[in-house]
Amino acid sequence: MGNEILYLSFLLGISLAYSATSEYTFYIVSSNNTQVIGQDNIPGKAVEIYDDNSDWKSMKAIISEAAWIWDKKIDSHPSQTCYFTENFFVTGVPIVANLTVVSDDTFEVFVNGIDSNCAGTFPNVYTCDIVSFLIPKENELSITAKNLKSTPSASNPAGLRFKLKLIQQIKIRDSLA
Ligand SMILES: [Ca+2]
Repeated sequence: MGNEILYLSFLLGISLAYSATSEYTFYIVSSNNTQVIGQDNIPGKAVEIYDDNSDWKSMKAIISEAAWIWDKKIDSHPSQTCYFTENFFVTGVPIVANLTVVSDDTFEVFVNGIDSNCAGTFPNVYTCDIVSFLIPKENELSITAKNLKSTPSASNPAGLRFKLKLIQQIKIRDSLA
């Protein structure tokens, strides 16, 4: 339809098309839809855990709507590494991609396989700008999270919580002049 209108405007020798851009915002949050490869090395869905952990309460407000996730829901986790991934499409021009993350105990963020230099340790909450790593097709956000050793017999919670805010400019042709 759009091409037909352009062709018609060419034939008539007038400019009919009016183009504009619009901004679209969406969020990706850690949830039980996040993919994870955990200690058993089998890919699957993450599980939501521990929202009542007292050490984690302050981070709930900072990263709203996201859930604490890990590969399993158990009281005390071993020292282990989990690989979390989210896939999403970029269809416009990304102008904001802010990723807010906290991990018990550490995390590193990779975007499309590239180290984004976004990393941190518990209990700090980090916000990283990853917009320069995005590509105009399917993107993969990967977070490597580690639960470190605790003292013997102490409980050792493990969790990751994140939220990506993505704003894209998308071209629209919404009217004729
Ligand atoms: Ca821990």
